[in-house]
Amino acid sequence: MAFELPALPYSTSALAERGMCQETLELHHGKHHQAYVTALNGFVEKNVNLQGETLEAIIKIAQNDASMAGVFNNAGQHWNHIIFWQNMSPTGGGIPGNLEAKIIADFGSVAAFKDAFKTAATTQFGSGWAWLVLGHDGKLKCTKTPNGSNPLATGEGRTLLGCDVWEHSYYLDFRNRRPDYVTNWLDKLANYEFAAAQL
Ligand code: MN3
Repeated sequence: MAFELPALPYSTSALAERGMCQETLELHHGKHHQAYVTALNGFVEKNVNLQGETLEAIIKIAQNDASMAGVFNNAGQHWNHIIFWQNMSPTGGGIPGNLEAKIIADFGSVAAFKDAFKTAATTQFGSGWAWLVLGHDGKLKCTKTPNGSNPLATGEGRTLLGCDVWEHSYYLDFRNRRPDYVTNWLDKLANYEFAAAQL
């Protein structure tokens, strides 16, 4: 059973008024994410050890094997983007009470959480991701990973939110201004309802 590109949970124009234009979503979902899925299926076709395995299992199998870097990168990016589309909403930006209380308990304030997330996102040199995870100590934390990696691979905890900071995520809307993209993402796009449901 081949992996498939999931449908977006909103139209490609649904986020335009909130800072992510239709062309960005068409290219990012229809071309970039599709390319990861196609490449992953190509690797699975040629490797019987991967056939019948879940996406999560493939990431674990490939993550510490240099000869499987291509598998890891494409499987990781498929996993990351599945979350990313769910991590945005045309009504994003509002933080539900239970998540807000947890954020205040662990970061001190919502502003401090956003600062920590922005720091992770803007200090990831080159391509990668910023994350809000629930760590194994029961506390929320902001982390970053390069390229196609993610908290599943690093074992840092449960993923609540992931923000793509590859340039293809923001170049049409924000050009080179990654900090502005991340600020807008946290304030207007992030689906905190989804994040709260992972708690
Ligand atoms: Mn991407």
